[in-house]
Order: sequence, then structure tokens, then C-alpha cells
Amino acid sequence: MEATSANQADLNSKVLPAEPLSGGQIQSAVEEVLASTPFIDIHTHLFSPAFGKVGLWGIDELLTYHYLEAEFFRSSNTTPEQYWKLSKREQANAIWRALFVENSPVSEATRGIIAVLHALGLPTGPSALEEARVFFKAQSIEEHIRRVFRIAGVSSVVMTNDPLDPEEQPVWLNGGQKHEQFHAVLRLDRILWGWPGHWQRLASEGYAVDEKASGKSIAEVRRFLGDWHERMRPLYMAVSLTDTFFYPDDSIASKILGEAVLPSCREFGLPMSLMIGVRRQVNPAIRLAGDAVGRADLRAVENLCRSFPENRFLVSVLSRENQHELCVYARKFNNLMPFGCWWFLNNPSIVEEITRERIELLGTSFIPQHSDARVLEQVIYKWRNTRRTLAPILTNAYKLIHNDGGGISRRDIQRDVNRLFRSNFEKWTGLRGG
Ligand code: FIX
Ligand code: ZN
Repeated sequence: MEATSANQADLNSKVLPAEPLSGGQIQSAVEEVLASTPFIDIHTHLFSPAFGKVGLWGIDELLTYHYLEAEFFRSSNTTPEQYWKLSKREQANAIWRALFVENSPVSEATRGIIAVLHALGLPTGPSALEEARVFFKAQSIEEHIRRVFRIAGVSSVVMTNDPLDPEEQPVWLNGGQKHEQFHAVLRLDRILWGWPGHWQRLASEGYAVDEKASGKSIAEVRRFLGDWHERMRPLYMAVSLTDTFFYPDDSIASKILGEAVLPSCREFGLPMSLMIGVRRQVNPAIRLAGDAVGRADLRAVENLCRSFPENRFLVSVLSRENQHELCVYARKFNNLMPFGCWWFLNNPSIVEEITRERIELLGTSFIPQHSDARVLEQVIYKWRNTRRTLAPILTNAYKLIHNDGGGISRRDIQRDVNRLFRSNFEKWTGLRGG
């Protein structure tokens, strides 16, 4: 069953039957509502066609995804040095052979490739690679995007846009993009923790900033954010932070966050997204696959939510050990919205654990998942897994209400699923019909 339109999902929550379901009817109702409701994918690394080759799609990009590269180096004698000397096609060939021919694709990321090929009507056996290449070569990107989003049950995705990215910047400086299924986000890693390596870029673009972010720097960073808000019309501002991140401290990142970024978020009515807990490049030899995870001190989030009650914080934490704390903090601060089972957490067994805990502690006042897709077709398997994992969790939650003497209707289920995968985000970002 493919997802209905965004407006239809809204409508459904008003017109669907309000009669209480019997215990036996709950599971199929949950599965149908999850399948027919289009989700908003609030964090991806996908790009609309206006960005050309920056937007990744197709089988060679799917196979050389850094999740698969990490697994490849465990199942092959090829060294990273040898691997990076190969062409994209040769890299994809090597990964296909090692993970799909010489081994069974049992991991979440390898099984995802099988799910994508199958969903697109392609063979999935050991000799499927060449036929897949022929298929993708024949696709026109606009139609392919519409089809992939329809199959994935996604109405729109939110990009990750870096104003200092040399490939992205020219697109924004020449009118930007207006694709209704792709929304922008102002990603500020280079401005915040990357300041030492990037303040000169701002200076070269005419902003009176300096290495210590002193003098007029804060006001100039706000001017920079204002200029990019105008260009991108972002839904939120965002940054990824390491496991050692803390606020407040005497770092330049803390200063710019508190004195420039959060005030600008208030000025433009935008949430600030904090993705906390990455240990960057613990193994640089495997590049993007070389990042790891560490437990963070979430008192930083406590301090931010308490010190900036006018700001809204969309927070995702990478460490499994930080999940419970985040839930508890969300019960203390209604300007805190937990979202997603990020990166190494995006595995059904862990998504189940985290989502159960969030429902028990937060009801439907959180955003269960984002795909973090880097390659277009990944939304197909990442959202299929999410729907498959969420169905028994929601069914169980509703059956408990039923067994405890309460009633739950199809309309209730539609309202709740809309809230989890649409309106929590829409309300926080002002996005309508996304
Ligand atoms: O910082 C981020 O947005 C992370 O999601 C990425 O850097 C990471 O490489 C990734 O692809 C995770 O899924
Ligand atoms: Zn990401």
C-alpha cells in the first residue's frame, strides 16, 4: 500500500472512523495507517536536482555508502590505501563481491541494498549488479525521485546544507533551489566547532570576523546567518557535536552558539538541531567510515534548554547510553524535542528499544526517526525498516490501552502517526503540507 498525499493524511485524522477498535483489529489498523501515511524525513544528506552531482543516487553510490565501506574492510584483504586508488565502479564491484557474493547480506546496511533492488523490480542475486547499472542509467532523475519517495512513503526530505561547502555554495548564490520535496537546513559545523579552520573564509567573503571571534565577530556572524537565512529559507539550523561537547565552556564554539546562533534562531523563529556524540575520525584511513561514537555529558543540553527557554532544540544523541537521559530531559523541558535513532543506532533492535522507552516516557511528543540517507534510494529501505519496527511497538501500546479498559479508534491511530512523523516537526518548523 503506497502512502496517500500529505493533506490526505491530515484529512484522515478527521474523517476516519472514531469507533473503538476490538483488540484483534488494532494490529492491521496500525500497519495500514503506517503504510498509508507519508512521512517527513527531517534529516538527510540528499540534494535536489539543482545541486547536480552533489546529490548521490544509483547502485554504485549505494554500494560505496560509508556504512558498507566499514563492513567491506572487515570482509576483504583490500587495504584502505588500495581501495581509494580504485574507481567508483571498481570500488562498488569489490564491495558487491565481498558482501553480497562471498557473504550473505545479513547486516542492516547490506540487506538494505537487497530491499532497494527488489522494490525497484530488479533481481537481487549474485549476478544482479550489471542489470542494476543498466536500470539506473536509464532513469531521469526528476521522475526517479518521485517514484523513490512514493515507494518509501516519504512526502519530502530535509537536506543538510553547508553555506561554506564549495560545491553547494554556487547553487545558493545563483538563486538556490525551489523543489517542493526538498527543504533546506543551515548546517553550521564549520562556523561552530570548525571556526579555527574557516573564519578566514568568512573574512574573505567580507565579514569582519577574527580568529578569536572577538570585536565585531559575533555581530558579523549574525549578519552571515541573516544572509543565508534569506538565501536558503532553512527549516532549522543544525550542528553535529562530539561526545566531549559541553555548554557553557570557554570555547569559541560555545561563544558563537550562545551569542550568535541561538539569538539568530530566535530572530528567525527557527529551532536549533544538535546531533551529539560523534567521535570524529578515530580511523582516518577509512574516511567517512572512520567516525565512531562516545557517550556525551547531556548536562550541556540541560544547560542550553534552561538558559535559552525561548529557543527550541531538536536533539539527537548518538550513544545508546545517552537515550534515557535525553528522554528524561525532554520531560523537564518542553523546548526540547528528541528525534531519530541516529547513525549506529539505526538498527531495528536498537530502534525498538529506544522507541519503546520514548513512548513510555513521552507519549507521542517526539520524532521517532530520520533516515540520514546519503544516497537517494536509501530512503526506501530505511523507512521500510522503520515502519516494520514501529508497527508492533504502536500495536502493543494501543493493546495495553485496550486491555486496561480504554478505547482506541482508527482516527486516534492516524492522529498519533501524523503527530510522530509529521506535525511534531511541522509545528516546530512552521512547515505546512511538507
Ligand atoms: O553529522 C551527520 O549528519 C551524520 O549523520 C553524518 O556525518 C554521518 O556520516 C552519517 O552519514 C550518518 O548516518
Ligand atoms: Zn546526518
